[in-house]
Amino acid sequence: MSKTAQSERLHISFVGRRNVGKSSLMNKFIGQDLVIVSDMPGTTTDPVKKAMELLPFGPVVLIDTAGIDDIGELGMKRIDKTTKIISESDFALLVLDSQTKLSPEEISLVNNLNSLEIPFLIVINKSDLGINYELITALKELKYNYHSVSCSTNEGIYELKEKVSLLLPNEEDQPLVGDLIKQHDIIVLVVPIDLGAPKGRLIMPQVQTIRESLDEDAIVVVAKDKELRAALNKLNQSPKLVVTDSQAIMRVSADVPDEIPLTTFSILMARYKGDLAEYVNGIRRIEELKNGDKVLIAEACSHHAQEDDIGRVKIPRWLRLHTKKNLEIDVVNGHDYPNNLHEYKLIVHCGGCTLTRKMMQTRIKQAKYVGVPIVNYGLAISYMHGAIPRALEPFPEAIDVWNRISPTL
Ligand SMILES: Nc1nc2c(ncn2[C@@H]2O[C@H](COP(=O)(O)OP(=O)(O)OP(=O)(O)O)[C@@H](O)[C@H]2O)c(=O)[nH]1
Ligand code: SF4
Ligand SMILES: [Mg+2]
Repeated sequence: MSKTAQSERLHISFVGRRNVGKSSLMNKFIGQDLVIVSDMPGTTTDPVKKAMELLPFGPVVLIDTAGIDDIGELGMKRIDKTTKIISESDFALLVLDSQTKLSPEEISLVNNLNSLEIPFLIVINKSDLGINYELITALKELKYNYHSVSCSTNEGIYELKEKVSLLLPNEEDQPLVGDLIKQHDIIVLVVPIDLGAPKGRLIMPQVQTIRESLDEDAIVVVAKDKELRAALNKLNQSPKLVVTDSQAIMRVSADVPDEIPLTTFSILMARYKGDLAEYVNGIRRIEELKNGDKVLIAEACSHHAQEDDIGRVKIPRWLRLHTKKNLEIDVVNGHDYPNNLHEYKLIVHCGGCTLTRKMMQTRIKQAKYVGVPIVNYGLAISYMHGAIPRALEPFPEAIDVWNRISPTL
């Protein structure tokens, strides 16, 4: 059975005050009692995730959260966690208790969802107990759509699942490479197998590029950097595109004739998950760094660090060599983005292959919000190795930004 990666599934969060029935409702969606339910407010303390097929929509991840009205010091920490989950969701179910009035926390949650542009549906749970008249009036006054259910009698549950399925954002599939090639085109992928390469497999951007190229009926040639020249010589026509790992960009660009378009997996990922134009703009900051400036290197997963690790060793070394400045470089990894972003002069982010597009977009928005330029690994590497603008040439929108900033570099 083929499995959809979590990062490719839409994330739906169940949010609301404590004890309103968030966990009960999530269990109803899954069709089994996975999450603990009890009448003690504050039962759910940490987010619980479950991947499922929500028909007719398709693969999603459901996330149960702690109540937004939690109390005490620990409660505040849980609220922070819930807020983060909400900001990264593609869709939220705001669960209300049919017995109570609309609370200030719920109103501010609605405002947050609106300002984060996260589509949501209000669900009134416990309809079996009757619905508070003031709650309905308030929702109607605010012109909020709602759907009522009972997790005790199952009333409205089936209809709710159908409704959510229809309301989920049907994001136009952002192509990784599919728009750059067509049937029978040859695409050459350069995949160095060095110490940093995972054992026995290819990494996600490489696999996805192969799959999308095959979906377009293109012909995929995969070679290591050392075999690239031989591979190109054996082809009886020029490839439509060569895509390389960023770290091999210098060697590869010397081997690929100028008339053949060349880019990197990182640039494809920047366009697919991130914001290529924003990252190109972020390059400018590399040249503005001064002695003592703080740079954040952010990795979205906590993979096992290699001896000559790209994030911990190579990029810091290249940044110091390129800028000739004494930089203070912090490296963070995992799904937590630090709260002190504003202290940094530049964020260099990994490709974010384990993040959803929404999560990566949220990170970019957070950087923009505090006014810190952001660039991804691949672009920073390609720039510091002199491979920009060549690697950007297949993307007119990125070249436009480059043409604007390059006179100042
Ligand atoms: N009568 C009735 N009780 C319900 C319904 N849904 C949930 N409950 C009860 O409400 C209580 C709280 O349910 P939970 O699902 O644990 O609520 P929660 O929002 O996850 O609560 P926290 O994890 O504490 O934030 C439990 O005792 C449930 O049995 C419903 O539709 N009707
Ligand atoms: S999430 Fe980031 S650090 Fe982890 S494998 Fe993907 S690109 Fe590398
Ligand atoms: Mg719960």
